[in-house]
Amino acid sequence: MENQNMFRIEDRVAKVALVFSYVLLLLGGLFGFLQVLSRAPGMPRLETPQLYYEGLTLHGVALAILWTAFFIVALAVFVITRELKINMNAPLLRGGCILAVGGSLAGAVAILTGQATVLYTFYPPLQASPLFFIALAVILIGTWLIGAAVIEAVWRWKKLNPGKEVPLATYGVFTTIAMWLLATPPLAYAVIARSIPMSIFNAPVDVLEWRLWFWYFGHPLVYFWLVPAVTIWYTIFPRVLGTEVYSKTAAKAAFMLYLIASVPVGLHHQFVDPGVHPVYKYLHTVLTYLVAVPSFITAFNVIATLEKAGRMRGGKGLFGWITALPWGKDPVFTGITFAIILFGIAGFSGVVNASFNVNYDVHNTAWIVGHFHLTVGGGVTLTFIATSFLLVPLLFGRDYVGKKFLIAVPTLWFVGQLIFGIAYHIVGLLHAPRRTYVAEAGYFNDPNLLNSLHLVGQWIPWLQLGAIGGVIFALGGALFLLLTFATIFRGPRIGLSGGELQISPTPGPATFFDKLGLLALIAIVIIVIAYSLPAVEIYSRGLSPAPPYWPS
Ligand code: HAS
Ligand code: CU
Repeated sequence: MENQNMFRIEDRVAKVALVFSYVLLLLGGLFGFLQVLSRAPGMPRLETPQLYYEGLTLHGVALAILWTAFFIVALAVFVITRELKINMNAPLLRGGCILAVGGSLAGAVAILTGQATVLYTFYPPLQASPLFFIALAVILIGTWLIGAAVIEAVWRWKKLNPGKEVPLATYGVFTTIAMWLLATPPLAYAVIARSIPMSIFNAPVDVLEWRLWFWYFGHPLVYFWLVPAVTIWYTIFPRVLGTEVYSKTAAKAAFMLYLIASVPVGLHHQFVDPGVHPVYKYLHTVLTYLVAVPSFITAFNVIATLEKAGRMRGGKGLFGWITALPWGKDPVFTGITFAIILFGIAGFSGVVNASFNVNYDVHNTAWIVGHFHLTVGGGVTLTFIATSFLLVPLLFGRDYVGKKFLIAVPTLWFVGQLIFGIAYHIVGLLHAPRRTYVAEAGYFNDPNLLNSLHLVGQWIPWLQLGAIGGVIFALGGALFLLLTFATIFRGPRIGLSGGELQISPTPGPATFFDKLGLLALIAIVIIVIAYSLPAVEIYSRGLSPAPPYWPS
């Protein structure tokens, strides 16, 4: 109980962020369900073309940008307070939360009223109403306040505990927030200095300049989602299995690499963009391979941890440890393991994307949609869902409702994502486009055209299979949200946990990895090298602003 009183404000912020994240998951998930069916020929057409693009925008913004971010805020606040046992700066936290929630609601209104059909990447020349871009700026400022509260708390703790190692979970949270703070300033510049004037005065905007700064942000954004999931794989996951991560040092090395290498790679989203020198694109390809290294380290570390846990349970021989794990019994273990497997598959399609020349074959196809559903929708979201089974009771003091159904949630999510992910990767190789209402396209409704475009006909079964996968994991999501909202509002009270939260391995003395300021500095130096070159190229050539285009 005493912890609850000590962290009253922090817990309230974490609870608001968590509930809001679930509302966003519901909203974004609903449109996902509608569009996966609608865009598959021969499946129920549940959306008009206009609603498809509005819904796709909401789907991306609500899920990719906001569901993840709000869940991460809740996790960060909970981990920092419990692990470091210190309070966080209340005005920063509260102010940040109000701005982020308020901005998100305003942005959602803009999208739902058709004033911002610009997809989750919102780059020009697509025009939206000022409400949308101002909402984005407000959200960014809110996240900076929350980020400042996290950094300040970790810094204060380090001062109070000289010579002590930062605990692993806090280290992961710090890496996440530091990446966000490094990644967002140029985006804020592009939104405030370019998009807001564009939306108010119809001012022309240079598309390439904007895209450069969007992808400067857009890549670390994906690691901002991944690193908290990896933090859970290194801390909560081994605890669920009654052990600790196999190698704490390798875990910290992975976080360090994520921190220093996740920003200077954004050009791998712009391989097909004209006006950026190929040498810079090659540089970003090489750095992208560097940022895949911590994920390989993670693969090794997580599997070694699983082997340790399996052998502790009496598993023998080369594979006996696998069958000794609590398969099908523990929803947290099952969910996180499934998440890791989905991420493993998507990691390999990521390495394909990163290869400068191979990328031309998959860019802007459904392959990319398969890739990012298995990463952020599979690896990250399923980890967050499984962690909710522990976090919700701890924060709300209520026992989960319908415990015997919980195992169905990760199972449906895994099977559905697997089917969807494989189908979309394959249909992408057949060059089905992403972000297109294909079922309404002329070629599907004209048999002569369909016959002459031989690849297009082959899309149909894969799009239909993708729709089946989408419906299966939508069911898993619906069950999760039903049980979770029932728990939050009606679950049997179990009292709040007053005990310590021991999720990280026992910290030892400080090491090189604890020089957080130095690591942030190294990250900044690499970013400057990787981005000054294309920036100088673009600015020295001179900008060529183009008029915005209002999608309708
Ligand atoms: Fe990515 C596009 C490259 C990781 C998310 N990515 C996207 C987009 C999103 C996204 C949202 O280079 C679309 C953006 C848009 O709207 O246009 N990505 C990579 C690479 C990696 C990678 C090299 N992506 C992620 C993660 C994401 C994410 C993580 C979210 C959380 N991605 C790209 C590129 C593009 C791209 C290009 C642009 C493409 C284009 O043309 O537009 C890597 O860092 C991945 C490394 C991971 C591994 C896996 C290690 C395995 C583990 C599991 C162990 C378990 C095992 C058991 C072994 C190397 C940790 C499983 C067993 C199996 C069955 C395998
Ligand atoms: Cu990327």
